Amino acid sequence: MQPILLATWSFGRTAVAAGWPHLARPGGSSLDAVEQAVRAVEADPACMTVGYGAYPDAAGEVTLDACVMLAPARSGSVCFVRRIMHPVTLARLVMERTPHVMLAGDGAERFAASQGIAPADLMSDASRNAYAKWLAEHPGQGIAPAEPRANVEETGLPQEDSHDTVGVLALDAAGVLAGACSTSGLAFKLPGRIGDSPIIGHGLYVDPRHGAAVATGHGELIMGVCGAFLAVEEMRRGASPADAAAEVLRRIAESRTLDPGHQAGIIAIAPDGTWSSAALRPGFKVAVRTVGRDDLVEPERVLLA
Ligand code: SD4
Repeated sequence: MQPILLATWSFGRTAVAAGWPHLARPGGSSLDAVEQAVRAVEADPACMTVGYGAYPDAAGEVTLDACVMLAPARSGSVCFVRRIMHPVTLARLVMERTPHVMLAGDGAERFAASQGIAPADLMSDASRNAYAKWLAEHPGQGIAPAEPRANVEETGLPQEDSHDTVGVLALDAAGVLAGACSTSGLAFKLPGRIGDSPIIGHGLYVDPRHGAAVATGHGELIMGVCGAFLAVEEMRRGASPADAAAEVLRRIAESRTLDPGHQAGIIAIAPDGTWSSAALRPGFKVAVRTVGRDDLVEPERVLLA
């Protein structure tokens, strides 16, 4: 089997560069690859919506969500963690060292401490400055933020109301599929808000028999249709990855009235390595790494012009 590594958005290139050596080496593991890929983006303060240096919530705290998945009975997730530099690694530890799937908030951080993970301050100078600016401009802070704008992941500029997730899928030479994602969710979000990313079946789903999918974009849209699960379920019913990803977006579009700022993207991969991606609107990108290929591509299907 030819190994393949796929990641959401342009910063996915950072992810696939970091994950590839763990996939391409002899005996390389898709789980190690997705974890290392996500860690690289979590540690990068230039990426202001994942991990360290992310935009905080409306109360001025960075709160992070992440998950990993290998199979319906093998997944781990953390949400609302506020002092963990690498939530994806904590999610992997939940999968590997607890009988549970998901830990939240203080409990997740207590578990991290029990595993020897030291707490970290997740606010960078840039995130502190962005919060001070937002606070000055939003006298009604603490209320639910406005709807996000589409494709803020690609602007690279400090923005309000933004959302980002690094979502990574990998297939290793042994044919094992794995997925991981990590996010700070929505910039200046209502404190306590959790999106699709850490919820198994919404932001990520992996079934070794039928395929894997990861979702990104406006979590509330994706959660309405169990986006990642739906993509894999479509593949289980015989759809190609392209048709499966497009179906998720079609279901989102038929489920509500969309705002111009609404965006969602899906990457789907079948167990044979066939993969595709789709987005609600133009602007979504996918980083691809295979033997002999290192690329950033547009999604194959875009639902709305
Ligand atoms: C969320 N889906 O928390 C995430 C954000 C995201 O690209 O994916 N942004 O809603």
